[in-house]
Formats: sequence, C-alpha cells, structure tokens
Amino acid sequence: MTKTPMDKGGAPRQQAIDRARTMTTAQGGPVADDQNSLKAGARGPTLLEDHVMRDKIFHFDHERIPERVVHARGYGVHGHFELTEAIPDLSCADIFQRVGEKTLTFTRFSTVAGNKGSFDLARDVRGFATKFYTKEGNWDLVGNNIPVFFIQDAMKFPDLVHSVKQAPDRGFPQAQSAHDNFWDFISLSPEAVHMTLWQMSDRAIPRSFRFMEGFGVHTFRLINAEGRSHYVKFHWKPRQGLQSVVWNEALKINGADPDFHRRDMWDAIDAGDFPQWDLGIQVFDDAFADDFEFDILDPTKIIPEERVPVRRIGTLTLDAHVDNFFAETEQVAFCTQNIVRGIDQTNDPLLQGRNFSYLDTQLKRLGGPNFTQIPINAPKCPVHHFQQDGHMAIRNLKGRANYEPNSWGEDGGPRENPEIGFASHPEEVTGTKQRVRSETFADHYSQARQFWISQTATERRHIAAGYTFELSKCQHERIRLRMLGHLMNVHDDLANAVAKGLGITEMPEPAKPARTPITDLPPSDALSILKNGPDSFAGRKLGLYICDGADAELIGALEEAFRAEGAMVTIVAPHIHGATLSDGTRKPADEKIDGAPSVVFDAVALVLSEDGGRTLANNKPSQDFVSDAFAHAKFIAWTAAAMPLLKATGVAGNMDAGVVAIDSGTVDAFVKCCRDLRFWAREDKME
Ligand code: HDE
Repeated sequence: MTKTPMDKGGAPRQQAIDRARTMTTAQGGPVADDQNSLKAGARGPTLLEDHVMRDKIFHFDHERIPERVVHARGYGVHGHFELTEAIPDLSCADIFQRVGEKTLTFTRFSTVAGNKGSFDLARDVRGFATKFYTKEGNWDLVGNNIPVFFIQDAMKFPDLVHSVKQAPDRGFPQAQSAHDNFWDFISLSPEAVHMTLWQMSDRAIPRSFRFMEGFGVHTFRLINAEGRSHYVKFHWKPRQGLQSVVWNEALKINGADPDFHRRDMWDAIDAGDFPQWDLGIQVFDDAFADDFEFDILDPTKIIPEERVPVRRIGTLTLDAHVDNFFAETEQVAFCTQNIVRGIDQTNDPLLQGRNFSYLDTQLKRLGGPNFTQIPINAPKCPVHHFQQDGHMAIRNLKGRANYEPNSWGEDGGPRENPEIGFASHPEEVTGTKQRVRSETFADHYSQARQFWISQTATERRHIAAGYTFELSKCQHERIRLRMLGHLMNVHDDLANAVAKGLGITEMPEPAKPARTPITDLPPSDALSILKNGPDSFAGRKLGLYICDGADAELIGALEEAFRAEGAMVTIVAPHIHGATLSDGTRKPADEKIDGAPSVVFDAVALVLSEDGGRTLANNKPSQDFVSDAFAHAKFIAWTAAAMPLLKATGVAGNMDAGVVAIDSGTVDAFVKCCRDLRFWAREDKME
C-alpha cells in the first residue's frame, strides 16, 4: 500500500507547515491528503462522500470559459500612461488635463483569426487594446496594428470572420487567411482590398508586439468643456521603432517557438526593458472632413499623416506582467462603449456595430453582467450605482435604497450630476430609415494604390509575395483570378508581380470599380515599416553561437557591446551545459543549437574554435542556423574558424557587406551594422 503523509506519522510534517500555508478545500477545510481519493479499502471503490475529491474535480471540470470568438489568442501587460501635453482646448477628459500625471493601464495584444492555442506568427492583424483606469471611469481604446478595416458595415463582420476561420465542414485551416473561403469573400467584397495590402505586407508578421504601431481605426470625437467637438484618430507610435520578420522566417518561428511574441514581451519586461508607445492624435474639424477626398466615417480609409500630422500627447509604458494569466488576460473585457466624458462616438457604421457587440459577447464569455466587478475590469475610481444582484455579485448594495429618486436623504445612495456626468455630443441626426451604404464610401482602390507606392522596393516585393503565397493556397482558379482583377485596379506593378508569381499569363478583366479611383494621391512615408525603423539595435536580440575552445575575450566583448547598445544576447552552444572557452572558463549556454534556430534572433555571431568550426560544418542545425540567417538578410558576424561552416552553407561563395568578419577590435563596427536590422541588399540580389 502506498503510504500517505498521514500514514508516515503525520505529526512532523504537519508541524512544519504553518496554518496559513495549509491546503484547503474551496470551503476552507484543511486537506490532509491531496494524493489519494477516499476508498472503501485500499483496492475498493471510491466513495461518493469524498467531499475533498469532489470539491477539487468539480472545479477542474469547469475551468474553461468560451474563448473569444475573435482575438482569442492574446497577451496582456500592465502599464501606465503619462500625459506629456495637456489638451483642455480639445477635450475635457480628465486623463488629458495635467501634464506628468500617470494613469494605470492594461493592454492586451492579440492575433485575430487563430484559436487560443494557435501560434503567434500567423499572418494576421494584431489587436492592440488598452484599458485606461482614469479618475472618471475606464476608457478602452480597442484598436489594431493596422489603421483600416476589411469592411465598412458591422453587418458584414460575422461573414468576414466566418470566412477567415476554419471552414465549418473540415475544421481547418487554423490561424490563417491563405485559403479559398477567405479570398472568396474578400474578392467579392471590394471594400476589403485596401486592408489586404496591409495584411499582405510585413505589418501582419511583426517581429514583436513591441515593434508595431497601434490605431484606433475609427474617427472618434474629442469634446472640450464648452461642448465643442473635434474629430480625432488615435495612434500608438512605438518608441522602439517598427520591425517585422519575413514570411519564410515567420513560418519557421511558428515551429521553433509558437509563443514567440508573448515570450518576447515577457523577456523584455523581465529584463527591465519596458516598451513604450506615444499616444498620437490626428485632430481635424468639419471643414477638413468636408474637404477630404474620402468619408471620415469610412473605416477602410486613413487620413495620411502628411495631411493631418500626428500630435504626440502622452506615453504608454508597459512595465509589469500579470500575476495570473486567466484572471487578467483572459477575463479582461474591452468595449468600444467604455468611453469617458470628453471623448465621444461618431456614426461610423462599423463602430456603431462594435458598440453593440462587445458587451453582448462578454455576457456570454464571462457568464453574467457582473464582470465589471472582476479586478482587471473594475474601475479604480469610486463606483456608485443601484445595479444589483446577478451571477457572482461581489460588490453589493448596503442599506435599503436600491432605486432613485428616493427620499432617504444621506442614506439614499448616489445622485446624478450633470456638471461632471457624461454628455453626448448633441449632433443633429435626421434621415430616412433605410439599409444603404453611403455613396461616399464607394472608393475602394485609391488608398490601396497610395499604400503600394509608399513602400520601399523590398516591401513591395514582400507584398506581392504575400498575395502570391496566399492565392497559391486557393484551389479554385476563379477566386485567384477574381482577386487579381482587383489588384489590377490598385497598381499594374502589383498585379503583374502577383500574376507572374501565380504563373498566370493571361490577365483577367479588371474588377469594375464602383467609383473611378484617384491615381495621383501622393506617397506617404508613414505607411512604410522600413522608413520608420529604429536607429539602434536596442531591444533586439543577438544569437551568439559558441563552442569549446572559442575565444573568451571576443565573446566577452560582444556581450558587453550589445548590452551597452540595449540589446539582449543569447548564448547558443552545441550542448546546453555550455562550452569551455579558450581561457579555460566554462560559459553556460542559454540554448542548445537545435532549440534556437537563427529565426528567433535579429542578428547572429559565430565565435567558434578551429575544432568546433570543422565539426559543426557537418552539423545540420548549425548549417540551418547560418543559411537561414543569410536567407533572411540578417547580419552575420564570424571568426576565421567559422569558415568551414560558411563554406558548407554556400555563404562563403556569396559574401557581402552583411557578413562581417570580426575580432575583439571590430565588435563596435558590427554593432553599428546591426542598427540597420537587416541587410536588404542581399535579398534584392537573391531575387
Ligand atoms: Fe473587434 N471584437 N469587432 N475589432 N476587437 C472583439 O470582443 C467586433 C474590430 C478588436 O484583447 C470581440 O471581447 C465587431 C475593429 C480587438 O480582449 C467582439 C466588429 C477593431 C479585440 C468583437 C469588430 C477591432 C476585439 C471578441 C465589426 C480595431 C480584442 C471578444 C463591427 C479597431 C480585445 C470580445 C481583447 C474583440 C466584435 C471590428 C479590435 C466579438 C462586431 C475595426 C483588439 O465583440
């Protein structure tokens, strides 16, 4: 018979555990044995009266809640927002009044299409939702990392989401848009074309949540104390600069580390390298709105930053992990209707639909109307109302008054206050009740073209390759051709590159535009990732590959130089136990080579000994480490002893300025190279 702690005599162990640490049931009863159920005899049946086991298994059986219908896979982080420019002239929102004041926040990043257990580097839009716990209530800015959306009317959202998620008959594909259903829907919905350019660009495969922008997408309103309204678009500008990976890299990262983005955020915060974004506002008035080529209520359009500059008014700093993933990241509930006095809605039909959807879905997901009482959702300012009861009511009324008006005086509970209470902008609204799409929403191609011409040659190549990859996964020719018909309205270069990639020699008829596209919108540098990269390697990661006998001095110099740059260094070695270096010291490894392919680093360095260089030249993971880094246009530093490995991978015959020979004296020069993040000229050449 297996001995339980009680059988062992109980007394010594029980004395060692103080009462505060004693395990209990959910009812608070101390548990004596957490290993064995209660049985009638050692080999007998388990007894129904075993309240300890029932308590435990009952709760386990109910651990899961429905995952979000979209944005299921997310990662939440605490932080704060600090105002750097007060804007009382524009908004009376309390959060925008006092420079230097900090407001606590919770931000959840997410992918959209994949299920909760899917991988991080799917080609997808990223959610960027922030809850500001302001002194006048919670404000949620529920945005994405792409400033436009696929559809113009909320009515189409279920169709869009059904088309991109797993097909109902087969239950796949998971977390990807590269399939017939998605492109069938898109190619029948010309309004989506603009967003697909963003989605096929590297914006949809960010290197890190830390290196992407965020956008509120819709036009909102700012209202000042006099009730004056301005329109506003919200932006998040990463102080870390923009950066994405390339598609072939994304595919491999998903295998090597499906948690790549969440791990990256965890590591950065753990290292005290807190990511920051500036909150930007584009503010404009009715006169601008009337003058603008497109409808400011149309969520498939941007307002170029060259037309209305982004004004930075504050900084978001993410500086703390959650204590518990479920309690916070899973249970957080964002809603576009969580707005505060001084910020208001517009008639964007997508926003109006969202305003219905979020509360509705959360009621199902979180099981009742009291999810506002869960700590992560609860405001951090006083809350007074007469709402009561319901599932899991934690915060309950005291006293007899649960209605108002009442005549109970001081004990009668809260009262309304028109002076500081929320007031909607008194916009005049008239119209005939009808189901229509406004004529002013009819242009679908002009800004798609503008996006295309704003990209560098490298980025254009990636966009065309993105469409080619995705449409190649469509088994139905008519879908591929229909989509090509739209791309012909965007730009000939794009359409021709995709046609070539698909092997189509006879172009289809272009799609018939609902409105003739504008072809002379000027390029906007703000739309390019590569024009908005960082000017340092800070926050990035060097993979430093070492082996027995490797030069200790050089390894130390590299570590020091990259840390001084604000970068992280991961030591990779043939064995996890590390390597014995040239000076006889043992250097522990962070990763074994097989588990740390170069795709998880931004640049790599090969500091090998002669023996190591020769042996590792025949080692497949070592070869992949080098050839992938080369193919993904990364900077590669090498010592002479690594030459056999460079030869074995074909890199030696294709040396370029991104493959840098180093010694202790030239480490700084290598750090400098790495500030460009990638050596794109290599990719141009490979093409
Ligand atoms: Fe969402 N969206 N959405 N969405 N959305 C949800 O709410 C919806 C849209 C966004 O980390 C859901 O609590 C409709 C645009 C983010 O918890 C749901 C429409 C933008 C998140 C919902 C849109 C977003 C969501 C699912 C079209 C960018 C994750 C779970 C009218 C501006 C928030 C939930 C988090 C989540 C509905 C379109 C961003 C179903 C109906 C546009 C970042 O309510």
